[in-house]
Amino acid sequence: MDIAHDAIAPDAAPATPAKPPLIRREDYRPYPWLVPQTELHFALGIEKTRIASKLTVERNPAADPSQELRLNGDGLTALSVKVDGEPVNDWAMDGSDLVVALPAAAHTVEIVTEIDPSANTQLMGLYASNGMLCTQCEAEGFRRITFFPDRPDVLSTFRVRMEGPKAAFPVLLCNGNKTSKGDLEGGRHFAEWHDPWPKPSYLFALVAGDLVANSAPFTTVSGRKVECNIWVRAEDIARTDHALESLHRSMKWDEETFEREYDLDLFNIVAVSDFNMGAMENKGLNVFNTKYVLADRDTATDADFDAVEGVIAHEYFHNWSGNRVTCRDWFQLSLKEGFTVLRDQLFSQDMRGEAVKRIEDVRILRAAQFPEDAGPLAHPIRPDSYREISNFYTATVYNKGAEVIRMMRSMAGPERFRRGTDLYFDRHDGEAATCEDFVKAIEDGGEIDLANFRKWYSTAGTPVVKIEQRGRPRDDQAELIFRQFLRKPDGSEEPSSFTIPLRIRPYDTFDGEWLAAEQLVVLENPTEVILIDDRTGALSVNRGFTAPVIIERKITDGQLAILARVDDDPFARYEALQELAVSHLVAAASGDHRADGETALIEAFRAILTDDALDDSMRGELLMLPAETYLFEAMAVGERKADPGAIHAAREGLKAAIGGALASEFYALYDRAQNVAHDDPQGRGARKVKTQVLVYAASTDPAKAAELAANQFDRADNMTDRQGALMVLCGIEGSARETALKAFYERFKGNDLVIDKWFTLQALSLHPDVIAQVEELAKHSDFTMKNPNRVRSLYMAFAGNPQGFHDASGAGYRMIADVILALDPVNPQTAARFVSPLGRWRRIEPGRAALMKAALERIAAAPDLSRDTSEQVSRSLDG
Ligand code: B3K
Ligand code: ZN
Repeated sequence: MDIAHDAIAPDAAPATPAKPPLIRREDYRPYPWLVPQTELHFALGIEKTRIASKLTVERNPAADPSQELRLNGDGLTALSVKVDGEPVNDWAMDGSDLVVALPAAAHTVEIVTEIDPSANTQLMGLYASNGMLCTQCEAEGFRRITFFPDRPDVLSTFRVRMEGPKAAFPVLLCNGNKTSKGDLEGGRHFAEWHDPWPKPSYLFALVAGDLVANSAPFTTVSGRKVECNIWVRAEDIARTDHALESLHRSMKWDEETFEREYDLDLFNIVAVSDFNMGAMENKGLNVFNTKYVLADRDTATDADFDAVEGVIAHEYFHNWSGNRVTCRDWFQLSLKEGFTVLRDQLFSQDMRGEAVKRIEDVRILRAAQFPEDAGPLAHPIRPDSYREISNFYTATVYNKGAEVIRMMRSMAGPERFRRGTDLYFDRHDGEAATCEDFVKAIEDGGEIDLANFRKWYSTAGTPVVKIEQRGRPRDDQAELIFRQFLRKPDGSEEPSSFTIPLRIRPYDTFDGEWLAAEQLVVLENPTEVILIDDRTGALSVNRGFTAPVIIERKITDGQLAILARVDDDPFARYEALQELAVSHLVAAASGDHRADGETALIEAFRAILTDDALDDSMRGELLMLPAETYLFEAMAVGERKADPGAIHAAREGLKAAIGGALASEFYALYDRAQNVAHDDPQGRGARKVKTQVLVYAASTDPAKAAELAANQFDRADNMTDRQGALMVLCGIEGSARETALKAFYERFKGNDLVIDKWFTLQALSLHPDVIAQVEELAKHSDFTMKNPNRVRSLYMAFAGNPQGFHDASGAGYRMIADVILALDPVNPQTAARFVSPLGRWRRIEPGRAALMKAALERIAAAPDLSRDTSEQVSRSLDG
């Protein structure tokens, strides 16, 4: 029990602070004014930047008329306000909005503001990072720079003049094209930019700093030359080739796959080290977290290379899905994010292979989105209300949003889906659109009926599909019965009627043959029955993960083991193994250790280790056991709660059983993989399985694992091998761990991204003292709460470490609560992201649940919580 909290007597309890207002989707009204032109003059300085804005406004014929212009601000004071060139006094502040009376049909409004970028620790608006200035405006950061209708449906054409000291800011970048530049007196210089494409304020960006570029032109399909630059600090330039090549590949892919051509002569990407998320798609000037730009073999893993490619693609694809067609309001966020995630997933599938990428994406969905959808922060992909929009950049809006659009593609087929997206871009180019506009375009262009399908947009929760096979006497067909429902938080089940496309194929486990071709079954009703061959022993179902649902069915371990071995859909093979492992682990965690289940799993793993037809990239995926967060969901069904301690023990026990029974197969694989050269086409897969072998070895024979890992670490000529070895060493007590950690730190100190890994590997480790180790690391001279990457590298990793975070003492929960309280005043957006792991308390066994709830209550009782954190904490407690 937390002492400070306990000490407050009930009558002394502070009054609950008023909740920030609820914004509702149904309250949307068009803005009364159009803003065709925006001019901005920036006099730049790290501690003082002055912004003079000039907006041309005219009445919006499509909106209710208004005699006043309401401009959003956040922490701003207007130094002067002019209307039609004359200073005016009839303006007022209403909260943080500036309201000015405007009598006529068209005016110009000029406002001067002044801000201190160096004091902006929230990293929203204009802020300083490493001596440079940069911006982040999505969703509502522009209002921290100047007063403006800061909403995505107000599109304006921007002209910007930037001025500043040339020595500090030799490079001055903004959206669009540079129209002029020159030197000024006193060591100052300027640049002028014009973006011909009308855009909402959230896509505005500016960067000023001492940067160098890696540049290479791209020639578009129509023959236009686009100058592409990756801007970084001079010392990072050698690590930018992969980003530049990824950009070119993305540009080409979008032309070939969606017929989308780039529309400016310049595409700039800037890497900054202080950034709240991955990257931002500002028109013509993407701003990126360094983590998604910099990569070379010595400092980045294969997974890091993939992440750079994926995020570069994602932001580039936003140029059409997000910028050319933007969102009417923030409730429509999935319109651009779900669609763009789908586009980046399809791109990465084409670049790296469909099955492995699909497995990676489904793993993320299950580990992050399924728990979100089953907890207090659940919301539809198009939410109905919010208090702080930053809290809705979620796995649901992004990843489930992508799955929902993928389902439409599966039902229409890729060609008709393309006709739908063509129609969408044609219809809405230059507009701020809605999710409904998107569905309608797919419906019209793809010629499919999506009336019932729209439920996916308005309903939260992951549907469960129960499948039962029932033989029919004197018939060679069997009934396949599908029942779909949503599980409520109290464990009750409510029938549902989502449109659910499932690719299925029946297999005769007795004779070992497929009984029919693959077919797409589309469910629309709570119960549906189809007929299949009654020799079906095992149904291969939801192949390719055509629908983001949970499948529940009676199937024997033996049948699953067969599918895991023979399924002709590689994704379905993975699924069969996961299903086998989940059912075994949930039973084991509930006290029912089934020896036959373990044997089936061992045999399935033996087949994976020895199947020569598998490539190692796929083998590496198949060897990964389900994530513990996903096992919590599978365990917390009905009255039963998840027991993190029991799940962890069961999962570790299974790893040891598999590793022990198949030691010689694992080591043979290791020996083979060790001899594959780095640049061999099989090199990536080989690196992946090597680390997997070490993971299993660590559960079985820690001394041998430590020896192999130390050897791999010392000999590594790339970060993938080095990090894999260090990850395993971090979990094993002994001197090899300390030696390797020290060597790694000494070699890479000063390289922030690699030092982030050093923090993460320790915070994620299976070491029994991980809590104390994380406490020590927080005191390290390289640790700071000011840099989001560093905070996440230590604490997000720790919150994702089931053993440490869910320690039965509650120390892990208290640590994360302390982090939230310390970070909230500095960077509320990042602080609020730490709430959701604590919010899962309702699905966890009572002892831990009470400790998690107490941690949330302690946060809730703190004075002056940000809107971000207070919304997440109160939803987590009430929801
Ligand atoms: N659109 C941005 C996310 C902005 C998040 C603001 N809190 C990056 C992306 O999804 O591409
Ligand atoms: Zn995005």
